[in-house]
Amino acid sequence: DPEMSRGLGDVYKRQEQKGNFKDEDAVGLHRTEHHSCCSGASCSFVQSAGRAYAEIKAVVQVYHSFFLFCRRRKRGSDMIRKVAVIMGSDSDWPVVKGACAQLKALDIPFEAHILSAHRTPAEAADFAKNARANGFGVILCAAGMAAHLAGAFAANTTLPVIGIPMKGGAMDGLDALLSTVQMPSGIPVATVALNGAKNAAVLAAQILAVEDGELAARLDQARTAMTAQIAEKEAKLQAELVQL
Ligand code: RP5
Repeated sequence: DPEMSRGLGDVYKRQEQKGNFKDEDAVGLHRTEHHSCCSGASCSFVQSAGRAYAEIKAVVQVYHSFFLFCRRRKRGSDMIRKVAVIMGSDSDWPVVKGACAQLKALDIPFEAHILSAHRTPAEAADFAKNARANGFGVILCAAGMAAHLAGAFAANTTLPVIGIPMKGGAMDGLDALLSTVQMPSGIPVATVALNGAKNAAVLAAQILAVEDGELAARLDQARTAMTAQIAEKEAKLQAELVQL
C-alpha cells in the first residue's frame, strides 16, 4: 500500500529526527546505506516494511477481536444470575412449584424460600437487601390475600420483582391481585395473572436473557416448540371438523 508506505516513511523520518532510532535499528542501518531513498514510497525497504506493518496490523486486529470476545464471554459468565422464588407460605407451594419447574426446564439457577412480609418481616427485608450481592438477578414473590410480599421486596431492592398473586381466600385472589399490582410510583412490581407462576418464571428468564445470548436462544427454542404444538392442534381440529 503506497499510502501506508509513505506514512510509514514519514513516521520513520520523524522518529529519526527525534533521535529515536539507534544505529543498530534496521531503519537506521537502512538509512546509513541508502540515505537518498529511505523516505519515499519507491524505496523497496519502505514498501516491504509497509507490507509487514499491514500484516502485523491484521494479526493484532485478530488477537484484539479474540481478546474482546474472551472478555465478553467472561463478563457473560459473571452475569449468570440466580432467580429467587419466594412464597409467603408453604400453602403457596403447589402453585409456585410451576415456576421452579419452568426455571429448571430453561436451565436457570434458582433458590426457593418461604418468607413472609408479615410473619418474617426482618428476614424478608434482609433477603431483599442482600439479593443482588448474593447473585440474584430477578425475584419472584408469590402471596395470597393481603399480598404485600412482592411490594415489601421491591421496597428493599432495585432488582426486578415479579409478583404472583395467589388465588384463594374470601375474595378468591382479587385481594391478592390488587395488593400486588397497585404499587406506589417509583417502586414497581411486575405482576402476572392469578397463580401465574409459569409466566413469572418465563418473564424472569426473559429479563436475564437480555444479557445472556444462550438463554435467549433457549427461549426462542421454547417459542418454536410452542408454535409447533399449536400447528399440531390446528391440524387435529381441522381433521375433526371434516368428520362432523
Ligand atoms: C399469604 O397468606 C400466603 O402467601 C398465603 O397465600 C396466604 C395464606 O397463608 P397460610 O395461612 O396458608 O400460611 O401470606
